[in-house]
Amino acid sequence: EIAGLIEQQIPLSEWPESLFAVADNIRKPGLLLQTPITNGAALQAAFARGLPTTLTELERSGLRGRGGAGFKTALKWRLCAEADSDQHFVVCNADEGEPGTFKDRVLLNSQAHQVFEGMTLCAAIIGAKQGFLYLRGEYQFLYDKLQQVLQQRRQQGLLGDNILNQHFDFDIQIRLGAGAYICGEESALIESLEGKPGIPRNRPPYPVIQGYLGKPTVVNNVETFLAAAAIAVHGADWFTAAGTEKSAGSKILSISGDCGLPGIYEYPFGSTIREILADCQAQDVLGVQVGGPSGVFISDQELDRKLAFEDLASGGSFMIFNQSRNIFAIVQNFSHFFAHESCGFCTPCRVGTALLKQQFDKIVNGYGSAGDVAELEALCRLVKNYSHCGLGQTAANPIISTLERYPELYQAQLKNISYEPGFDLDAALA
Ligand code: L3W
Ligand code: SF4
Repeated sequence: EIAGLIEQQIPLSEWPESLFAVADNIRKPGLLLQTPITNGAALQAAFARGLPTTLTELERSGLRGRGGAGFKTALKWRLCAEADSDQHFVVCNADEGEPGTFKDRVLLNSQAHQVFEGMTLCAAIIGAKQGFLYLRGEYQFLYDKLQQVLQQRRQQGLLGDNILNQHFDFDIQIRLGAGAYICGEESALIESLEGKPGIPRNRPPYPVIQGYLGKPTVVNNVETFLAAAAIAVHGADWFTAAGTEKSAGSKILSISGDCGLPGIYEYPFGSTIREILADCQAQDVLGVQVGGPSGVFISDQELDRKLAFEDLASGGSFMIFNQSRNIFAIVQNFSHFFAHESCGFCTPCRVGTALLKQQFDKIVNGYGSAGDVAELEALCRLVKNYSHCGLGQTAANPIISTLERYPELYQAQLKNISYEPGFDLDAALA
C-alpha cells in the first residue's frame, strides 16, 4: 500500500493514519517510555521544590537537547530566564522532518500530556506566558487530538490562568508547518512562526536572547520536554543512573529499514550499535545511517561504536541497510534530498547542493574520472565550511562518510579509460 502511495506521489499528509501504526510500534520502552508521569506531577513537584531548585536539579541531570545537537537544556533555560525582557516564549520543535525519524510523532500520539507539561515547566522557570507547538505539516492528522489534550489541561488547571493556584499564567498554541525541512532549524522555525518564509537567521544572537518577535525564547525538541518533565518528578539521580558521563539518560530511536522489527526503541546512552541491531533483528548489515542524512553512515566494521554525544549522536533516526543495497543509491537519494530542501538563501548551499548532486550523479552513472572524485571532495569541503546553517553544513555528510569508508567503490565506478603503459594519471591530474 505504501509503495502504491509513493508511486502515485500522494503526499504524506494524505496517507491513512493506520499506515503509520506499523512503524509507530513501541518495541522497547526504556527510562522515559516505561515511566510516564501523571498529569500535573512535574508542575506540582517543581512548585513544591521551588523553581530555582528545580532548575538546579535539571542541571544536575545533565539533560542535553534531543534534537541532535545536544546543547545543555538547563543552561539554555537559565540563559533565557536571565535575559532581560518583558516577554519570554517557549517553543516545542515538532517539525520532525529528518528522514527516518518518527519518534516525536509517537510521543505526541501517546504522551502529549507529558510534552505539554515539560513546556509548562519551562515556562514557569523562564517566565513565559505563551508557548507554541510547531507541528510538522505532514502531522496534521494529530492536530485535533492535540487540541483536545490542551483543552483537557485547561480544564484540569494545568494551562491557562493561575495554574495550580501559583499565580502563573501560561497557554500553548499549535502552529502547523507547511512541509519545509528547513523549518526544523530553530531560527527558520521562529521566522515561520512569525509568518515569514523559513530562512535561518544569523546566530548569535541565539533564540534564548532574541527569538520569537525578538524576545528571549527557548526552542527544544519534543523528547527534551518529555524528559525534563520526568526529571522534575523522578529527580536527577534517577536520570543519571542511565547513560554515560557526557550523555546522561536514554535516547528514543526511530528504527527503520532492513530489519525484522522496525519501530520505536529506547536505549540508555552508551549502548552499542550491535546491541540495537540484534534487538530489531537486522541481518547481513551493510551499514547504518545514524542521525538521518545529516548524520553519519557507519559500516559493518563499526558496530561496536556507541550511541552517545561523544561518539554517535542522533536526533532519533536509525536507518538500517543490508548487503543487498547499493551504497550509491542511498547517497544519491540523500544528495537529491538536500538539493531539493535547500532554502536557497545562501550561495554555498543553494548552488553547492545542486553541484554535489550533479557531480555525484556523474560519477555514479559511470562518467566520472579520478579528477571528478577530487572535485567532489573539494565541493564537499566548500559546502560544509561556507554554508549559512546546519542544513548546508551537513548536506555533504553522506558523501563524505562514504568517500572515507568506501574509496574503492568510488574508484570502481569511474569511467573505464585505458591508458598507454606507464601513463601517470596522478601526475597528469596534478
Ligand atoms: C545559547 C549559545 N544557546 C548553541 C543552542 C542553539 C540550539 C542548540 C543547538 O542544530 C543539528 C543540525 C541539523 N547560547 C548557544 C546556544 N545554543 N550555542 O543550542 O545549537 P547548535 O548550533 O549546536 O545546533 P543546531 O544548528 O541548532 C544542529 C539539526 O540539528 N537541526 C535540527 C532539527 C531538529 C528538529 C526537531 O527537533 N524537530 O527538526 C536543524 O538544522 O541536522 O546538524 O538551540 O540555540 N552559545
Ligand atoms: Fe538556506 Fe542552505 Fe543556506 Fe541554510 S545553508 S540558509 S538551508 S541555503
